[in-house]
Amino acid sequence: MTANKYSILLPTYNERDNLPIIVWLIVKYMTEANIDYEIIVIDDGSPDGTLDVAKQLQRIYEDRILLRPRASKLGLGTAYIHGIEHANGNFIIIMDADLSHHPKFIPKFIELQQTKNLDIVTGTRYNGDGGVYGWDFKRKLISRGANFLSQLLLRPNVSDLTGSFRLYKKDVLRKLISRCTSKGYVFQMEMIVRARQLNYTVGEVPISFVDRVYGQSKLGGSEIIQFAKNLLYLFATT
Ligand SMILES: Nc1nc2c(ncn2[C@@H]2O[C@H](COP(=O)(O)OP(=O)(O)OP(=O)(O)O)[C@@H](O)[C@H]2O)c(=O)[nH]1
Ligand SMILES: *[C@@H]1O[C@H](CO)[C@@H](O)[C@H](O)[C@H]1NC(C)=O
Ligand SMILES: *[C@@H]1O[C@H](CO)[C@@H](O)[C@H](O)[C@H]1NC(C)=O
Ligand SMILES: [Mg+2]
Repeated sequence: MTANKYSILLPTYNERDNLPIIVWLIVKYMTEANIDYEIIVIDDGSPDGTLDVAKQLQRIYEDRILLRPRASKLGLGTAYIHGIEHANGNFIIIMDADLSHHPKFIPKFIELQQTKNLDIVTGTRYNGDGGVYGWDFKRKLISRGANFLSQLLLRPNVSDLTGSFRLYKKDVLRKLISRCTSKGYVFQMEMIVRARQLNYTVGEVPISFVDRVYGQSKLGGSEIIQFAKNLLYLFATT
């Protein structure tokens, strides 16, 4: 395609069953589209042995996979920062490793970025053919509600604020992360809000989001309260 290189960050915590599949799919779609890439696995000391699985995958895919593990669960935000520090690409792709984000969309992100020279391309569940599969009513309601409330308060002109499947120019991502203060689900949202403030250009690609099949979901009441608090904080400070 071009001389660009894409670093795909895969933060993992207990993704032993998902990692081989997601890596296989990434390799398949990137190879088919003839895109230069690397996969950076940032495992935070998963007790289920995700890192051992990653090491086996490295034996198969060799230098397409970099392992940048950390000793303990230090959170998603710092996992991204850690990954970027080791990224050789000029573009960064961030996605979940639990198969909620399908690698088939990556070439679409890249194509949109290139046609408009965008700073950021974000997957959206709430526009065009986008959608969510496998969530129960409660979780859909929470996600929709969170997005609606955030749209109302922040008016970011991006349809999916809390999604985490995105492509960034590396220097843009670095700058954004250095300006973001929040953690958890609000982090993704703050990134887009700050991007708007800095006049970065953002494009959207509709994605289908599929709930995790393997492994346990961690969304609970405390996350929701945390989200609401942080949203209000962001509203008050931007
Ligand atoms: N390195 C690292 N990865 C993490 C951490 N927490 C979550 N992850 C990974 O980040 C991605 C997103 O986390 P998820 O647990 O899927 O979050 P979610 O999609 O909001 O919630 P569920 O899928 O419903 O559990 C997955 O690939 C996780 O394995 C962490 O503390 N450190
Ligand atoms: C909002 O997005 C639309 C479509 O992407 C764009 O045409 C418009 O200029 C944007 N408005 C602002 C205020 O950024
Ligand atoms: C972003 O664009 C607006 C309107 O054109 C301008 O007023 C503002 O100074 C710009 N902000 C930055 C950080 O460049
Ligand atoms: Mg998930």
